[in-house]
Amino acid sequence: MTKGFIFDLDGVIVDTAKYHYLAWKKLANQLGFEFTKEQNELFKGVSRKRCLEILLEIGNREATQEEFDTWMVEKNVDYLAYIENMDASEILPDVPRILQFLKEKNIPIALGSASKNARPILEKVNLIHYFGAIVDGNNVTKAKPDPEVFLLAAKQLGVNAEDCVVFEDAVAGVEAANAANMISIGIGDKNVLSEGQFNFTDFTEISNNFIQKLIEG
Ligand code: B16
Ligand code: MG
Repeated sequence: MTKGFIFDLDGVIVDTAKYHYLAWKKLANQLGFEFTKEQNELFKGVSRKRCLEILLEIGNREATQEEFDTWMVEKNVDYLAYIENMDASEILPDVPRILQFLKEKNIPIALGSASKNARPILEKVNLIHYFGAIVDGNNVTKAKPDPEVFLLAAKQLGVNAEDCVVFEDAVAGVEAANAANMISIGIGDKNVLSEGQFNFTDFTEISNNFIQKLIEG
């Protein structure tokens, strides 16, 4: 039985967290309060709607439904302006090496992201051709830590969930992978992502030999 490899986007393939931060900070400032980089950590892997709910809790702000919807759109317009000029130079180190290794072994690859902007980002950084399936915020009804996004990705790849490997930088994402009965690999701070079955700071620490062992299962 073939293995499938599923990649999260933000924090795994590219560092778009910095652009999300700038856009949320702009909105917070406009609403009259500060939003720090530390607080932005809470937003990793979290849906846009949930991010705005948390932001309003931070600022102790109420919102009508109309305001809420307007601010969601405003934040995304600003975010899109920030990512407009993204290119391959923003791909995180050694991600192309791992994708290329998997491709050469004919291993199916999927994206499993909370972002509704995943496709244009993969196009801008010129990696979209590696992905046999793209499951993102437009395709799921339940956010991570629910396993829906990864289970749908496995289904689209035609691979059993238990034969999938997931790379994630968010706690909620690692939990989602574990809930899907997949092999979870935390990318980032080992102490934060301690629920991952394996942990690496980034892909430069992951050898082709390690990937080969995962493929052989
Ligand atoms: P969008 P991931 C997530 O991406 C980000 O980590 C999170 O900060 C963001 O709010 C979410 O996507 C939604 O993004 O506003 O573009 O739909 O890590 O799941 O790839
Ligand atoms: Mg992420």
